[in-house]
Amino acid sequence: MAYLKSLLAGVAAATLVAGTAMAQEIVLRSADTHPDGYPTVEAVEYMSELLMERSGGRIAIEVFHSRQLGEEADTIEQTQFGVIDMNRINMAPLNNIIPQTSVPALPFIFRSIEHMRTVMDGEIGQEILDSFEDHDLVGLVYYDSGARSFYNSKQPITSPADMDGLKIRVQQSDLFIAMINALGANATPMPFGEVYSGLQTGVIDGAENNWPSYHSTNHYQVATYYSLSQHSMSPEVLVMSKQSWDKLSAEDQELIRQAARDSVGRMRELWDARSAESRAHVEAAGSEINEVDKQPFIDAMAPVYEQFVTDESLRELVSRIQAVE
Ligand code: BDP
Repeated sequence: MAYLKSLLAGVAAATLVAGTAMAQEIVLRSADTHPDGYPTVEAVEYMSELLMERSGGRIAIEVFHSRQLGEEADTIEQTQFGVIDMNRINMAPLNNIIPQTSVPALPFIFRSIEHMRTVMDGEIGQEILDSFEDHDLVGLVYYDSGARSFYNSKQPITSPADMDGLKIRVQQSDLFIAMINALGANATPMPFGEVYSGLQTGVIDGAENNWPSYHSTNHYQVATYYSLSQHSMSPEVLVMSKQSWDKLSAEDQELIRQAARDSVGRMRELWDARSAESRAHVEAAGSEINEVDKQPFIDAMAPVYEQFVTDESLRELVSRIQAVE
């Protein structure tokens, strides 16, 4: 009898599993370098909830956070090959692949977070997303990334002269390398996951990022000077593999696009709250924060515009962005 009971229980469990597997026809594997609970991770998990609801449980997203699928640059390649279905990345590691993505990452191109949101939410943002398709990616939506500022273990940075000779980690983007070298520092491209030990061992003196990343990575513990240069607002972007995308019906593609759009508001709420929390946390922990006069940084970094805005269509993008009120 006990045997029969456990046999029946076994059958019931198996049905349940089969039932779930059958109901969820599509489980999209999505990568993120950030840890569980980070606003980008939460936003994609929220998007999955929306998709489950709206597809009657057929479509879900499984978020592999904390770099489980690799460092960002490697996951981008895997997404292009269709090994990873979805990816939440920063625009910077796309700069060398898709020229249009360099434009919103240019130094001081946005006057404020509001300016950045208006541009990226509008037709310019959409045009840039559309340019991804030629590179085996489908651009879904942007997520905020605040503004990136310098932090280092040596001294407060108040003018470009303070950066002279500092080894500053950057993302794997030629634009970022040029931006940092233009200030007289030595740009060191390095995967995100190696920055903490790089700072600890002195392989690098500093890096640049927004409040939530400076906090969540514990970089603030080993690089205590945070200088509010706010030199780039390179946004985050959610992409799909074109290969995975093309396997979906037009209806399911639309469900995914809509759920992605509907996750942006949630992301922004989480982002604004997290940015304030992170700033308060690092300040309480002893980070030394200083304002900078931006003009000397704007002037020193200006030559990268000529270097990276190399054709008429990119020049037009720049002036259209600048003209947005
Ligand atoms: C963070 C971005 C993340 C990048 C990281 C970096 O959210 O996608 O990988 O910066 O600097 O702000 O590599």
